[in-house]
Amino acid sequence: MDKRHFLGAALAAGSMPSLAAPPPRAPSGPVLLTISGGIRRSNRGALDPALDQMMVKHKLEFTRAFALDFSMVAALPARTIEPTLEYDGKPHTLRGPLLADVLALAGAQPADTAKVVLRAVDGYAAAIPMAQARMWKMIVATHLDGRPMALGGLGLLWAVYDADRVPEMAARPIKERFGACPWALYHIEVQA
Ligand SMILES: Nc1nc2c(c(=O)[nH]1)N[C@H]1C(S)=C(S)[C@@H](COP(=O)(O)O)O[C@H]1N2
Ligand SMILES: [Mo]
Repeated sequence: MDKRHFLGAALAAGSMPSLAAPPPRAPSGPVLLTISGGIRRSNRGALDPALDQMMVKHKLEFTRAFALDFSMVAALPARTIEPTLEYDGKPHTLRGPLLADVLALAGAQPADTAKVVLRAVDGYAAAIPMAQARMWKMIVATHLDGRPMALGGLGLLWAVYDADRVPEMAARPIKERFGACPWALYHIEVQA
C-alpha cells in the first residue's frame, strides 16, 4: 500500500486522523506542556541540559518532544465536566480537551496497556495506564468555572476527570479520588 492509500484508509477508518492532518504550527506563546516518549510528531529537539532546568531537576530525558502553548491546547475540541472537588467539597465546572486528543496532536496513540506519566511543576507525578485515561475520559483542563486557572492555584493546566461520574471512584472518600490528577501539569511522558 503506498503512503497516500495508507493515509486515506487510516482517515476512513478514523484511526489516525491526527497523523493525516496537516502538522500543527509550532508554539508561538510560552510553552506550557511538553510531551515526550512514544510520540510520532515533534516540534522541538532534545532536552537541553543547560536551559531546560526544571526538566533536568525532574530527571527527564528525551531526544525530541512536542511542545504546546496555551492556544494549542485550547484550540482542541473541549469537554466540560463537573466533579465535586476535594478542596471545597463543591461541584465545579472544568473544561478542556481530552488527554487522548492532546496526545494525538503529538502523534501519540498509546495502547491501552501503555502508561502515561503526568508530571507537575512541583515534581508530583502520576503514572496511569492509557486504558484508565480513556475510561475516565481524563481531560487537560484549561478553565475552572469558566476562567483560566492560575499558576499557584490549580493551573495553568490540570489533568482531571469527572470523579462523580466514575462509579468506582465516586464510591471512594473524596480525598482518595484525585491522586491521578496533577494540577500545574507541564510534562507528559508516553511510555511504551
Ligand atoms: N501538582 C500536584 N498535583 C497533585 C498533588 C500534588 O502534590 N501536586 N497531589 C495529588 C494527590 S495525591 C491528591 S490526593 C490530590 C490532592 O492532593 P493534596 O491533598 O496534597 O492537595 O491532588 C493530586 N494532585
Ligand atoms: Mo493523595
